[in-house]
Amino acid sequence: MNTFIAQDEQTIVAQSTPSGTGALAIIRLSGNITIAVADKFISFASKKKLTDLDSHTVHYATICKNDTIIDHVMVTLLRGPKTFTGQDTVEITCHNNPFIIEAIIEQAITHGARLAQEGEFTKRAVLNGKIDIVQAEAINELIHAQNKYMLQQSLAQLDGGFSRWIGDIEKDLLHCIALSEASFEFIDEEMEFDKQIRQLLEQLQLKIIEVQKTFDIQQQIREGIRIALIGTVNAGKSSLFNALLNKNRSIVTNIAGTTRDSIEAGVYRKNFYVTFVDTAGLRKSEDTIEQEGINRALQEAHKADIVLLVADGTQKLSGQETEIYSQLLKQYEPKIISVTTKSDLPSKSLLLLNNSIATSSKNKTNLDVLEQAIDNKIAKLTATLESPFLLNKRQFNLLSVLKKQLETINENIKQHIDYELLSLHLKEALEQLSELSGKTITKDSMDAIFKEFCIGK
Ligand SMILES: Nc1nc2c(ncn2[C@@H]2O[C@H](COP(=O)(O)OP(=O)(O)OP(=O)(O)O)[C@@H](O)[C@H]2O)c(=O)[nH]1
Ligand SMILES: [Mg+2]
Repeated sequence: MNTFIAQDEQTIVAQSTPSGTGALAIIRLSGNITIAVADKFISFASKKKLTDLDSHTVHYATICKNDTIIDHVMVTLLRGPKTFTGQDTVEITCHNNPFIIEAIIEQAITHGARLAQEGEFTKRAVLNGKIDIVQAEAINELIHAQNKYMLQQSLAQLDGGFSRWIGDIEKDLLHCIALSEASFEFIDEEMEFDKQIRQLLEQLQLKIIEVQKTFDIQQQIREGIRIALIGTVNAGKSSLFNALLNKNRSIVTNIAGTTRDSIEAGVYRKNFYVTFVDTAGLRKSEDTIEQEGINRALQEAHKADIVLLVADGTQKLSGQETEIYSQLLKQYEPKIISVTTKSDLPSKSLLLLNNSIATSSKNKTNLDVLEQAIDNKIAKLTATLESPFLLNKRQFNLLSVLKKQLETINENIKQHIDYELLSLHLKEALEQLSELSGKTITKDSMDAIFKEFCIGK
């Protein structure tokens, strides 16, 4: 049935809820002849057809295969254009069993639908002008948000905040073009707007820099915050890791070199998803497996947003250990919190780590102080996140090109303005902006964006 219908109007079907346990699942169908397709495999006790029913209504129905009931379901009928995709849409709420879901999707396909591709529902919403590309990207961010900050940002974006920002930049560019063309037109009448043009262009550049500023840190905490416990063997890293998580996740023994691999565990902390990483103790080792563990520990130190530099408070550091800690301090100072362990035992002074928090995993001493220090570090990381928008790589790259174009323009007009050339360059910048908002997005860029989505969205 789909054969002679344009790709973006064909009836598509997919499960829109995640696979896994739960009472109910939703299967969504969308396309120009969706209602006719659905009428072929959904039956109502009243013998009515969806075609006869009002839009935006919910109905009890059964779905059968060769007279055998697959499931009793609720069917939501939504006629376009007042739907997410803008097209006729039928949503089937069925019992959440993978065999039922598969059988219903199979019925839909038998009667003329095809399986949806990644993000195809959202792509249609964009093609039908229900949302713009920036809002579509925000939907994807929303689904995958790992913390409340990302959630708020993506909700704001969904609301069109970033699209409006792009709109404002567009207006400013158009204003510049108008001023430039007017200056060119009336060049003999000395109606010059040079000062205004220069000012506007400079402001534009600043606006872009402002939005781009927090991109790196946003990227960094997109996946949650990583906190690695790093230190020499037997320092008490695994004990501290377990104490912070409040469970016996890592093996603890008095044998030096107990932890051989990096071990991760995640917790929610103050609206953020935090991953603690226990690592192998650092020392010179001939053992190949241990050496690999140590390499991983060093990689973790590099990757982490926060490093807990852990040292045994009851031992004087050896020359080799002093070297290891100095090296780590030198390399990662800003993200380090230094911690000494075993404060329940008599301590030895540690000159290197003089600002360290003395903890005891055994007696749970000062763990609250350490947690506070962690929260302060997280707060510092997120304080820099004040940009109103959450940029993805595509948006960041396009903005970078735009910024570069404006830089070149500003450079060119420093001494003298060639209005014809200026208008031309401004129009190029405008094109770049259209790619960002999706107004003139290429098919390849569009496909790349929706590849990131899950099926059913
Ligand atoms: N008294 C006391 N002993 C502790 C404390 N924390 C750790 N220990 C002991 O120190 C030894 C080493 O602890 P681990 O937590 O395995 O140390 P680690 O740094 O993970 O060691 P590796 O994995 O070998 O690098 C064990 O015998 C622990 O019981 C503490 O707070 N107090
Ligand atoms: Mg360990």
